[in-house]
Parts: sequence; structure tokens; C-alpha cells
Amino acid sequence: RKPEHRLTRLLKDGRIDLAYQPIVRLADRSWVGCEVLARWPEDDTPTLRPDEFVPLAERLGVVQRLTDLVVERSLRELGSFLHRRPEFYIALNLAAEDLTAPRILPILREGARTHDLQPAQLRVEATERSFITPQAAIEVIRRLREAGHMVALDDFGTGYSSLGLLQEVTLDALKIDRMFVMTIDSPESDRGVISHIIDMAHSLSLATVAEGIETEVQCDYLQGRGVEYGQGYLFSRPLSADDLIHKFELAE
Ligand code: G
Ligand code: G
Ligand code: MN
Ligand code: NA
Repeated sequence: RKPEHRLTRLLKDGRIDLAYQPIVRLADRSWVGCEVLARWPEDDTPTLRPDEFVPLAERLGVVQRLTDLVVERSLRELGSFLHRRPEFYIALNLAAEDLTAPRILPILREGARTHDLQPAQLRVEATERSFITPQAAIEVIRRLREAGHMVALDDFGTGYSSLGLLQEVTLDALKIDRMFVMTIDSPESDRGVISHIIDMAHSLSLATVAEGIETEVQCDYLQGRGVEYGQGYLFSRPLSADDLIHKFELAE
């Protein structure tokens, strides 16, 4: 069957799996939160990767349904853990559609209320590409922050409107894309871009989260440059909810 039919069916049945990748404080590698990552269910073969089915959901106009499922399922799996750990947050990826109208606000408000969470425990990540209707997106982000949620700009540096955008919208954090983190292992001369991205984040007083950290060299460089948080295989792969909770509690 065609991918679009299979995806429509899964979303209808609410069958999207989730993986959680820890986000660590680089200074001590403690887990401060995790990113929620949608996964095609393993028993529905052949599986599609998220970079295949998320854009497909967007094309089909059903990505808000995906977002709803991801919010609902992540809170079902981690809600009571989050309630017990008010310092720990989850970071949800939003699609462009989610930023065109305020409907994400009641969804997060209701989720926080049901599980008795602090709004700051529910973060969102928006990519530069998701600002398709910039004024609407800026307004949704303003209201998310007003409600106490944190907002991170994902894939920072890979878009084309970074600077203009950053002047118009107030954010909490920038996620430095893996593509720049990869350059850290190459010669000094290739580190110019990541160095500027870090400078820019600091000049805007935003927290920085570096993605895709795989080596100690990358980690050392980022820490030396004042990047506070990171995510990547060096610390942990994306985990199931049970593994995340178990490993978090073991590390305490
Ligand atoms: O999980 P990683 O494996 O490969 O994710 C691939 C891409 O899919 C990333 O850009 C990530 O932001 C995106 N993605 C993963 N889960 C979700 C989700 O729940 N919603 C949206 N909109 N994007 C997601
Ligand atoms: O939202 P976003 O585009 O940033 O999604 C993060 C993606 O990067 C996920 O697909 C995740 O599985 C992947 N990823 C996370 N850490 C690493 C890493 O250290 N190395 C590589 N190659 N991919 C990673
Ligand atoms: Mn992300
Ligand atoms: Na990213």
C-alpha cells in the first residue's frame, strides 16, 4: 500500500510510537529534559523514517493530528514521571501548521492541567522553516511563552531568515544543528560558522542546546565556548519511555 494510505490509517488509529532523547547539561552531563521524537510503529512494515513521514503528514494536511497524538502519548507515557520531577522537561517538535493558529495552546494547557505539570515542563521546538505565516507564528510563540512554556528555535543556522526572525520573535533557546556540530572535528578553519552561531546566541542571551554531539572533542569545544546544553549519541540515543525513566532514576 502507498505510504500516504498507511500514514492516514496509523494517524486515524492513533498508532505512532515515540522515542525520547535526553538533553544534558554539558557541565555535569545530568539530564535536564528530553526531546520527543515520533517513530513509525515497528510492527507496521516497511517502516518509514520521521524525515519521510513528517513531511508527508504536512503535505497531506494531517500534521496537526500527528502533533495531537505526540502530545497525548508523551504525556500518557511520561506524565507521572514529569509530575514527580518538576525540573525535568519534554521538548515537542511543532510543525508549520501548528504555528498558523493558536490551537496548540489549549492542547498544552490541558495536558499540563491533567498531569499537574509546570508549563515550563512543556517546551516546544519550532524550525525556521515553520514560519510560513510569520505574523501568525510570532503571535502563537508569544502566547506560548506568556503561558509559561519555553520555545526553542530548532535546526538553527540551516534556514535563511535567521537574523530577521530573531529580531522579531522572543525565544528561550537556540538548538545548534548537528550539521555545525559535525564541523568541530575538522580543521580550525572550518569552525567559523559554529563559532558565529554561538556568539549570536550569547549576544541574544538565549540558552544554547547543541545537537548531534558524538565525540568528546565536540563536547569539549562546545563547553569551552559556553554552550550549556547538548544532545547526541555521546550521551544517549533516543530511548523508550521506560528506559528513559529507569536510566534517569539510576543516575540519581
Ligand atoms: O528523530 P529523528 O530521527 O530522525 O527526526 C527526524 C526529523 O523529524 C527531525 O527533524 C525531527 O525534528 C522531526 N520530528 C521527529 N518527531 C517529530 C514530531 O513529533 N513532530 C514533528 N513535526 N517533527 C518531528
Ligand atoms: O528535531 P531534529 O531535527 O533535531 O531531530 C533530531 C534528530 O537527530 C533525531 O532524528 C535523532 O535521532 C538524531 N540524532 C540525535 N543525536 C544524534 C547524533 O548524535 N548523531 C546523529 N547522527 N544523529 C542524531
Ligand atoms: Mn527537534
Ligand atoms: Na534539530
